[in-house]
Amino acid sequence: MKKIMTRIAALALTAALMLPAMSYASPVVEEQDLSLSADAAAAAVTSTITPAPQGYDGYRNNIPHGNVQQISYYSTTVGKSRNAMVYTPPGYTPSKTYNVLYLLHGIGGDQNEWLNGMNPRNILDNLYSQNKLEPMIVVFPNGRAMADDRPIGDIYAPDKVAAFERFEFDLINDLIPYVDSHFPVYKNKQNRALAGLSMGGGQTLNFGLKHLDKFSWIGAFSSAPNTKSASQLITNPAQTASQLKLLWISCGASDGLLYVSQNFHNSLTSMNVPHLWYLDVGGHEGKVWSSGLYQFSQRIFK
Ligand code: FER
Repeated sequence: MKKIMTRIAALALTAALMLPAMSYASPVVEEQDLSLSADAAAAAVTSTITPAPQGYDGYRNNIPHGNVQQISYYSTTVGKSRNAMVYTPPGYTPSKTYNVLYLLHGIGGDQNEWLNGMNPRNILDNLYSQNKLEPMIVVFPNGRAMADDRPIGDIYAPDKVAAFERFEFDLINDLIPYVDSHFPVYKNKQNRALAGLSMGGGQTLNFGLKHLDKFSWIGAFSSAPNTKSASQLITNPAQTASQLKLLWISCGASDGLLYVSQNFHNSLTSMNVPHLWYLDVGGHEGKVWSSGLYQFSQRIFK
């Protein structure tokens, strides 16, 4: 069954790559891996992940819209106040209680990268208007935990790369406590998700799988080489599997960093850790990350 689906997927990919002008609307290669155990694998259904429809990330006039605000929180990790952006959904009111998605940027980005480049406001507003999302606020941090956290100069410099690693402690010890105490949010792992693109995808896997007491929903889009190996991050696969509600791994089929996601997916499969694997159409680029958010956001907090 799986082999057949993989064959079909490969054909779909070939077709999609041969028709670049149409590729966005073409069938997207996908594979759903639910191989928790031999029994579960036997019962697993390989279902289709439907690609995002045309216009899914475009602005619609006739629907309610969410809002974006900047927050400033004190980081004990960095020793100064740091900024993050927060999206609150249409109809947001402090009299309700919300889930929280932390959404991380890439190596050249900051807290505005998603908002400026990937249309998350439109994607989420449109999904809310179709009743496809559980109510959530989305926090866009700056994942470069250092005094000057701007993406200036050599963005690959060792001190900047180290700051992406240090952000684990800012997120866990500083930002999450700030959000939990300043917004009307649920403070449980079942109500907290972590996702990110590229460098942020690596952070998501590195931090999320280490802190399964904090996050039940994990989404890694086009993860960068900062991603630790699955065997480093997962020492007890059955325990990891039991603590996760969703582990999502996606990447563009023509991304030069595809090997990172592909290796991670392969390891998860051999460790029998259930996850969704989505091989999208595209390279290391915004449309894959918008698509990742569209798919991931609809599957969390449910
Ligand atoms: C690398 C290649 C790419 C790397 C990071 C990236 C730390 C990140 C890319 C991105 O965030 O878009 O070797 O090493």
